[in-house]
Amino acid sequence: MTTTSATIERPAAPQSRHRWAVAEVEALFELPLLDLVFRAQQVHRGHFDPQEVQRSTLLSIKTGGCSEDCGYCSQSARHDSGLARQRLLPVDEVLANARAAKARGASRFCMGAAWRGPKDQDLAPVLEMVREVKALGLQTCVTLGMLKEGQAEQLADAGLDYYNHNLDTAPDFYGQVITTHTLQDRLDTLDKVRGAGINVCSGGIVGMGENRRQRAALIAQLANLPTPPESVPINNLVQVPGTPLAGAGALDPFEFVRTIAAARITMPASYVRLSAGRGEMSDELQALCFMAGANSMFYGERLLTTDNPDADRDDRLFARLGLRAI
Ligand code: SAM
Ligand code: DTB
Ligand code: SF4
Repeated sequence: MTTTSATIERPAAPQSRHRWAVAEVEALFELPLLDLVFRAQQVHRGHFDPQEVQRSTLLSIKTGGCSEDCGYCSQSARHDSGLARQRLLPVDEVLANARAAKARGASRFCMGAAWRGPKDQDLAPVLEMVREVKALGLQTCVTLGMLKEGQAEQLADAGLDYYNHNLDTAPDFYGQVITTHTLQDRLDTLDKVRGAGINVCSGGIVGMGENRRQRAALIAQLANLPTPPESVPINNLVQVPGTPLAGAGALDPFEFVRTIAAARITMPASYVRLSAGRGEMSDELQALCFMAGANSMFYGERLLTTDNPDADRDDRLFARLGLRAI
């Protein structure tokens, strides 16, 4: 097209990102497993060094007694999981754990609290934790539930690197798992986190009785966020006795691999984290997850309230696979 002198030259419109239809993500899930993993590995190699895996260590800084009714969670006051409650830990104890995590080889320290959301008086000690953990030379992450106006900015001012807040499952399955808050509440908090300039960590859980289309819908939802999360934890349900989801039929492990691959293909530049559930996975299954594009994991014997593989076992796995921790 020619331009006349009367035509005003406009800057090129920003390139619009592909919006993933649920059916399109479901079609990825339908591929033969090896084709899907091959595609995911190609995307992975276009964006990352395939030998590098990021390692985050978790600490529960406030445990149990949560007002929410998330059907998978050991920490809800509404479920009888027998978990001992623990008030907010003192900063010193958190720092001792962070130092140990750093010495063990984690690059990020994630602090989780069993809150619907923090009260303003709860936030002040957490801000101190963030400042001090960061001063140790670790990246910082917190997961505190829903944020109120202004709280994300306070966390950003304290130097917080990541906020974890999962979309957890498909929009049409959410109400079957959680009734005390809505998916829209979660999206509103993610908006606040983004708005404050904090990196977003958001993913979900599979193995809760959702179907394949719903797993695809979770992935599409994450990939279609205005900016995809920098970090995408994919959790396999850890069944905790006493929670409503204890006894859910176990997911075919290859379906978990497919979920990782779909996350990798739809969010090529994000770190996809092989998250809860590793304790029940063989080394071979974990290797297949890395092949499918997972490049992050939780490292250290404990998740929040349940077990994770020993760091020694993970170190041996990294050595056997030729992986490097970053
Ligand atoms: N209360 C905050 C919240 O809900 O955002 C932070 C802590 S909550 C335990 C963080 C995430 O852990 C949940 O969103 C969920 O994805 C994951 N999670 C909790 N219990 C789990 C379980 N039994 N198996 C797998 N993932 C789980
Ligand atoms: C995430 O997606 N998984 C982590 C972290 N973010 C906070 C928590 C997993 C919890 C597993 C069950 C437990 O240990 O209580
Ligand atoms: Fe509370 Fe978070 Fe557990 Fe839900 S997932 S019950 S909000 S601690």
